[in-house]
Amino acid sequence: MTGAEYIAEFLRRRGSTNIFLITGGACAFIVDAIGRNPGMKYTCFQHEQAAAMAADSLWRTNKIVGATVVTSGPGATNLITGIACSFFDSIPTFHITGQVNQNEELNYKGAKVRQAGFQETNIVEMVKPITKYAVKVSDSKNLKHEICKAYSIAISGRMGPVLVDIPMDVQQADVGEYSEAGFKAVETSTTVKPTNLVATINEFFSSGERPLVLFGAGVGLAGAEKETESWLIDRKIPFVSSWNGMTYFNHETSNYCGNIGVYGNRGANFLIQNCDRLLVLGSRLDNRQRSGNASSFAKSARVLVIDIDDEELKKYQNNSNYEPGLHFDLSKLNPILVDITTPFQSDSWVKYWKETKEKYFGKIPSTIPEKYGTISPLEAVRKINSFIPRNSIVVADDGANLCWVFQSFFRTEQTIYTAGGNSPMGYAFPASIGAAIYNPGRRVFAFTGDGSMQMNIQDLQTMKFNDLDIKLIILNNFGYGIIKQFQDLYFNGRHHATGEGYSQPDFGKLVDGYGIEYHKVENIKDLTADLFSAKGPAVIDIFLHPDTMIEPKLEMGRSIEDQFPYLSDEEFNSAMKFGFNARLEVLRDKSAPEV
Ligand SMILES: Cc1ncc(C[n+]2csc(CCOP(=O)(O)OP(=O)(O)O)c2C)c(N)n1
Ligand SMILES: [Mg+2]
Repeated sequence: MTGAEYIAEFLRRRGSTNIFLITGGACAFIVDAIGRNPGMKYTCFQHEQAAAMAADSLWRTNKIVGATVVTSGPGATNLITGIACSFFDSIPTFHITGQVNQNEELNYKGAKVRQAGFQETNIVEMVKPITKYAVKVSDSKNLKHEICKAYSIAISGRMGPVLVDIPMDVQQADVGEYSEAGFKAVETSTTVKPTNLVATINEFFSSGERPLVLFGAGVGLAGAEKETESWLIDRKIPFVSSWNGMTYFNHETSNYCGNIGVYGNRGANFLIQNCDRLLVLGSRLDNRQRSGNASSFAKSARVLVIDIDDEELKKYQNNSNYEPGLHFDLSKLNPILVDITTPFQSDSWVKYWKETKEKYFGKIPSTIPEKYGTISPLEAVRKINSFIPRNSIVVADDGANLCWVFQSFFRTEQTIYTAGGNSPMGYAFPASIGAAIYNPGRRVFAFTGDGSMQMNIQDLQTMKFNDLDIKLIILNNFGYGIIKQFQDLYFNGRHHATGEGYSQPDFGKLVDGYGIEYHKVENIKDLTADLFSAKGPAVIDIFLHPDTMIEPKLEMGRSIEDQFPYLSDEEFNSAMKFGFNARLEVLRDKSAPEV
């Protein structure tokens, strides 16, 4: 078989049977081999960025490694934003780039020129910082080994994207019979043994009385989500989650108290700031969780972090309230959960976390829409949440619209996700295309903003041509809402490049041009179940007031319990019953004379 045929067959055997691609001269042999392989299909995207984001979706929805095939030069560089999404969120993806024939390439004649072959680009060096492995296969004898190796790396340990760059001559070369020598999951070597883990956790909780668990995406990526959820329910331990963790358990669970962070739930943030023992399972505690003022996070607690990546654990070395982190692979957690002693909880803590949940969980402040009588995006998301099946797939984008979805969506069995770490405008729609292609039996709902909608708008054609069952919902505030809110705070309300200078087309006419159904919703009563009941592609454009804000939201410098809109001192102080009261500190700072 040829190198190109080998790639097609290898991916078929891994279950990556629909390849997301845009063809070109340098990858045409691979595309042709995919087309000829009876077990394979392909989907033509309109932009490689969209193909990479769609591929990123597949592990999140199906635990399948999404694969792209693109051409050299611009095809390859267009993948970069999508690859970064997978890298930061530890999602395995497999990217194949065609490369120019080696007899035309850069160093062939020994000259250090910028480019020799047409569309020649050194994609491998470009993507090294955002892939787990990137390699160019220069010798066809190494092709099988490199494909197997790259794939193994993608799905092992802390997972992530890989890229294999394949010159046209290698694609055409005879590589012999099909074989998978070298394909095996690479054993992750983590330093903490299961018995030590149990002992450390037991010791950690033994001296506290206000325990809390943070459920991170790492639990789900390790496949430990079901047992962890059951363990938390059985042991009645209150828990909160990161945004990427939210898709892995049922939010009806009585001891789930909300998602945390800068745009997180107020009550969940209060729990973080009032607990005395915080166990962090598979979350890297980035700034959207801990805030820019990271040292104020969980200030009244000892914090114990478990992570598969020991580099992540080094981040906490200088925080005195953190225990030495545990370098452990959570895929080994299930059998040892039973050995962890149920942490003691004082009566006052149990009363506190139940009351805090009651007060703030699922409560949706939306002051601007109330003031103007316009649609509250939180209410719109809640309504849509109630219309759609429990096994739906829900993808959120970036900016304010992302915050609104994650603040108000109540997950039972749905898969809900976003590109949490990279958060590019325009992620949700192509990601939903990937999800819809691999899940014909599930309904797919993508939320986006008017600005983000314009970043991958070209792939309306992919949705239409493939007749995908996607409802693309625009939370349309006629501008870059999240940045406007930032400008209101820091630039005296000057809306440069967000309201001023920003423009949008008539989405109705545009969507119509693609032959796709379009609904405009200007009043919440017109947001009805029938808009979502019929299968097939549609765009639902929900008009919001341009000043609609993200609420609650943390302002810079504050710690996560003190979000805008600000609570009265009375409510705030009573919510900070056990914790260090940072608001008093901020006030003290402000009243201090300037130096
Ligand atoms: C590719 C990319 N460019 C720029 C940004 C910075 N950015 C974050 S949110 C945002 C505005 C998004 O506008 P819209 O989709 O309308 O979202 P809204 O905040 O209004 O809901 C911008 C420019 C980004 N995240 N990604
Ligand atoms: Mg907007």
